[in-house]
Amino acid sequence: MTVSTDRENVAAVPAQTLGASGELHQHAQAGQARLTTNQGVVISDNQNSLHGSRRGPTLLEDFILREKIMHFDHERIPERVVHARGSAAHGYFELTQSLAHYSSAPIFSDIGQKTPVFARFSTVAGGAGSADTVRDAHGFAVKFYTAQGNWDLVGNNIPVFFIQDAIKFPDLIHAVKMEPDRGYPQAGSAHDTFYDFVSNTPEALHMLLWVMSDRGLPRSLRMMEGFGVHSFRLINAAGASTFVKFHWRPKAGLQSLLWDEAVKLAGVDCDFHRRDLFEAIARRDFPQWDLAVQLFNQEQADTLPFDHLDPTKLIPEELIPLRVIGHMVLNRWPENFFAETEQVAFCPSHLVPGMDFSDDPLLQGRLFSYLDTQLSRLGSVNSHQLPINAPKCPFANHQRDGQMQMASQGGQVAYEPTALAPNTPREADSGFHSLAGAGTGPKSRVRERSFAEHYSQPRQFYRSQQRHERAHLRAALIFELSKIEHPKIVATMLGHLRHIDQELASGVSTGLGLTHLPPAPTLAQPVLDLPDSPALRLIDKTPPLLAGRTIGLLLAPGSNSAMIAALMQQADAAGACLKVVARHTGSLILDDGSTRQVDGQLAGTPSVLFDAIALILSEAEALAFGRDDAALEFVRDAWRHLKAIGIDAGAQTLLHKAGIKQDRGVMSLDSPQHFMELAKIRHWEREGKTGTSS
Ligand code: HDE
Repeated sequence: MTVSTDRENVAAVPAQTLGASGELHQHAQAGQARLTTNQGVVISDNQNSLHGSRRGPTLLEDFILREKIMHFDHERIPERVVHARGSAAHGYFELTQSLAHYSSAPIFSDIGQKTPVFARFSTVAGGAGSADTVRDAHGFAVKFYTAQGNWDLVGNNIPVFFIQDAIKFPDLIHAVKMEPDRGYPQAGSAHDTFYDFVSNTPEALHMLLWVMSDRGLPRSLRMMEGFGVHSFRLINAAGASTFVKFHWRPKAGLQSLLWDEAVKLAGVDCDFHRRDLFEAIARRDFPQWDLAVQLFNQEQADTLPFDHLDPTKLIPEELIPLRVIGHMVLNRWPENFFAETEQVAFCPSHLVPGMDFSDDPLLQGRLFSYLDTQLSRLGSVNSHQLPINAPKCPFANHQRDGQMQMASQGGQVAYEPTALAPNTPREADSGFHSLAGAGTGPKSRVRERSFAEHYSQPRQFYRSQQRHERAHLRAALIFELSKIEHPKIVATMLGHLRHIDQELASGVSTGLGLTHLPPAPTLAQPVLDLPDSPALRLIDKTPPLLAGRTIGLLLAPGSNSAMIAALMQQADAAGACLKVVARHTGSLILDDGSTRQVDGQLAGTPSVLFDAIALILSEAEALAFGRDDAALEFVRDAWRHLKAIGIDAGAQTLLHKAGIKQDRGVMSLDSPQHFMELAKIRHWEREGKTGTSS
């Protein structure tokens, strides 16, 4: 598959003339768009400002210059205080299984109905210009433009959160963001203030383990799971409530990067995830997820060994299974990144009739925060009128005016009740009804005792991982804690890890070179040995799929065209994308005289960008590549990152020069089909021999 974008269709350049000083002017011809000011005045010269004399000062009178510069000066709006770095796409959600029994909302009962959506994926800690592949939790926010109003499911790729109560959020974020005196680290949690906070906030340990696991390093935004995190409620036509947790499951399969890949990718292509999403949509390989729900009632909730209103806990699938109810397809890249991805304003309080909130104290705080932050980010109470935020169903009320009011709302009456204007908007029974809650007790700032246990689910998470995943998690914690300057923070962290798992604590402590483990903190409640939950793993859940993955094909002049064609055919059949890498940009002449376009120049296109590599080279070219560091690293990194390497007879020489030994994942391209099979998986048997984990 190849990617084609509008950039290839560059239209004919308008007529050009040279100005008095040799500057180029492009003039609109009949039928071509003319440049104007914001007042619609056509501009005759966009290359020179108005000067008092030929070499004299610029005149204040130049309204064209002033308008242009003034607008430019204000182009940036405050980035999101968290989740600043994000990429988004349009698409639709289609319901395949009705929940009419549980909810009166048509989005949960109209099977086959396609509801437009806009989904934005993000990292949390870094600024808008930070690298995509840093270790972090990832936002997974979806706006459903339903016919009953907008529903925003504003979740993450991790099913639990760091804190139990909204009042702790500013502390958490201040701790993880750049330290205020030194202004670093950017987009990284490996620093004192974050671990100072976490080590004094044991409720954060569960999510910490998820972020330190491979979930913190998604291979692609298309290969992440998503979670609504909190319990919500579905309300049926009779007014009965059922708790619901939402899960997104990627159809491309869950997959992560290795740490060494992520580190290198941040340097080679800091837009790796954004580019991947854009290119997948451009080649019509549309990212898709199943939407699944966990449904449960209060009686079931009462049997769980933890409180489902505590957002630091998840409900294992083994206890309450997932029901797939529909799928989301993302099939359109935004036309303008700023207008859509930057200005989209998600808000967890955007629900539709047939749903309601739970009393999760973190969720309750979020219901306030998002509209408030948008006021400072987008600058107006009318940001809901921006096209990306406006519902696609009619909306009408008596809110008026405010900065950047887009509508000219006519009529005498801007209130109700009124007898003057019978056709102005009024409340309707079919509207949103909040579930009648149980009465409230005395006011308190007390945290419920059912929220007091913090180690059982982290233990369950760690012990449920398979061998390689546990090793990655330990390696991540060793990396992070090795950056901490204050030994007492490390000691407190290790004490917590002892409560989670002895192997984890001693593995991390040994990795840090410590001779003994510090004492574990006093427990508020005993730690439970919950049964392993295989659903919490990642590697086992990565399906053997090439669809949506990319194979890097290293070629040189004279490479075997028949073998390339066979490989391309197999890749196409598997839904994989093939990119040609060569010593130079441009094109190559192959052994049969045909030409082949090059997608990437070798030094700028290392193998970290691919899921598998194939080398089709004459022996002479392979020998020449054997003297080229970029080629040697191309092969060595692919091997180190456990990727399949396909070779023809000539390429053997390069492999030999790179010091790579033949194993199950290194194979001849004589059978491209066999290569494709083995390219679907990472070759974990190499791990440990490669230095990629502890
Ligand atoms: Fe957010 N969060 N958050 N958050 N959050 C924001 O809203 C906040 C929380 C999440 O792509 C902000 O418009 C508080 C949990 C996502 O635009 C802000 C609390 C979860 C996004 C905010 C939380 C999230 C945000 C920043 C604790 C997972 C990006 C800009 C009470 C379930 C949405 C903005 C996008 C964004 C506040 C906790 C997910 C400041 C106060 C838990 C995916 O309002």
